[in-house]
Amino acid sequence: MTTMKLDMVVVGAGFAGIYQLYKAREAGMSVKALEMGDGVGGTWFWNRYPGARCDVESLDYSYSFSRELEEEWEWSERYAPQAEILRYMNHVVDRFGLRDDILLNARVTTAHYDEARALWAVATADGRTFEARYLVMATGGLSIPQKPDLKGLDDFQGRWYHSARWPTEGVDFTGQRVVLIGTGSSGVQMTPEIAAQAKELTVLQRTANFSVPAHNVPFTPEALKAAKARYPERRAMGREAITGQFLNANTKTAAEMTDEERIAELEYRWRGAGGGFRMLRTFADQMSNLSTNRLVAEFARRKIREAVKDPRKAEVLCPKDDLPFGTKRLCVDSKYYETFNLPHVDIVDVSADPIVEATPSGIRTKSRRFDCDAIVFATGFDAMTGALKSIDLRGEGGVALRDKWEHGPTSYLGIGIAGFPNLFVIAGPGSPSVLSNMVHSIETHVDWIMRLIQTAKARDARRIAARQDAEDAWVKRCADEANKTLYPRANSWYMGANIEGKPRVFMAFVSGVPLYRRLIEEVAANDYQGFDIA
Ligand code: N01
Repeated sequence: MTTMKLDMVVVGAGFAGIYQLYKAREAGMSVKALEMGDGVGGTWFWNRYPGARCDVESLDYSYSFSRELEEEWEWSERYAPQAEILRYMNHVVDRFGLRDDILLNARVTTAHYDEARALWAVATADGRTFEARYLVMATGGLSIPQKPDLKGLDDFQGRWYHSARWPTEGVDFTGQRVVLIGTGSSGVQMTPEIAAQAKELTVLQRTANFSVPAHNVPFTPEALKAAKARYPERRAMGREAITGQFLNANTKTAAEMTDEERIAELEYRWRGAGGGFRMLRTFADQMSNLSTNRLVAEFARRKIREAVKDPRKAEVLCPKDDLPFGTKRLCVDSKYYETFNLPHVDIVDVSADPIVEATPSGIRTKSRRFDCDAIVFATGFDAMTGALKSIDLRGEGGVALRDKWEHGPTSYLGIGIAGFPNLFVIAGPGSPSVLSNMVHSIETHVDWIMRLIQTAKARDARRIAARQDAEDAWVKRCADEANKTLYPRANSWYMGANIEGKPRVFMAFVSGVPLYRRLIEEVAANDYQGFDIA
């Protein structure tokens, strides 16, 4: 098979890969996006579990690069369901004529940097090979599912599923006894949907996390029209918001408010005004001041106790005091807690009574058995580094990224990696990424990377390399920023804590999209300080 020679290889065809492909094509580059799935969409291709929807509002969780696209696409609900987002992404691919440059079923297995020629040599699992000056990793933060290595699962007589590898044809749980493991966003979204079908649903919970109501509603044609008329303003406000999505943040600390004002603010955010992540912006200091955070946590626990009638179930569902509100990624739900009022739905605390094995008839914890017809794993991902480390990526001197990142991910600006010239990561570790509206962060990164590449081109340079000292300083900056907050206190996937043996490092840039953008713009204005361009 002959090697395809290109200007750029993009790995992945989710939101990041599609936009990178679009921009590279616009710049006249020869480019292919290599996608391991047999369709485009990335996370929205794989996560088809019942109830899957985006918890960032659809008007924000969508591309902003084309005003026409914004105008013509009609979102049906405030929070779009998975199938609609997937349709949108396919629409974008066709509308901008990108499909021919996306190769499906192309799982990248190796990518080696050829120092002499300043090129990347890339190979896929099925033996296709490519050579490109630039390699852009649009591999997503949550693309490698993690499932507990459960002894006995092969002998289980029923069927089992993982939220992130859901059968395309769907699953009918009617009349079944289902055990669901995991109470992160996926488990929380699935619970009401499975409960509506199943004869019995038992949710096994290791750690109670906070979930807030989405208040999802369908758009009326009038509401959508009005929102679109103000789209540029909405986008501009999003850009200036800490998460890249306008959430009407309160600028006052809890100490600056009276008790009545605090309660009013909490209620306002919980009850309406869009719901969801607005709860993370109730007080200016809630992610840095433990006593302020406790006000929010205690309020949320009170809401759980109000929603769940059975006090035993309510107590199991209440997050413990050692988990500050929002330090594990907040879940956003539609009737999650209320679902536990149904007599056939139960929640079981497996923190002190851990799951031991699967048996032919179900799941066994240390002290109990749960017979079932189906097991559903909503057990998450090897987040942020999993996809990058799954590829045999080798930079200068043959150094493997897996080795370089043995003690946690390092990067310069979350974009370049020292020792890996001409390689760029989109919305990866070291950038606001998973703490932000991903589509916004993706567009920011792709636009910035393309300007850097154009600068190199104008200078006839063939190598863009992040410097080690710049990377070291950035890694320290990210850690310092994180340590000013409560985030590192939680055993979250942000910290790598959900994977046994994974280094505990807070992996995102925590201080928000506007500051981050300012910093990367300063770097660009300073002749891409920290990058060698030659
Ligand atoms: O995964 P998670 P997820 N025994 O890692 C439990 C995004 N997302 O797929 O907390 C028992 O959050 C684990 O327990 P613990 C979003 O960014 C977005 O739900 O580790 N339990 C936890 O309860 C989200 O944060 C949307 O103690 C085990 C759960 O499984 C991210 O994806 C929707 C276990 C895993 O929760 C991941 O969410 C869905 C074991 N051996 C997801 N192993 C949107 O709406 C794990 N658990 C955009």
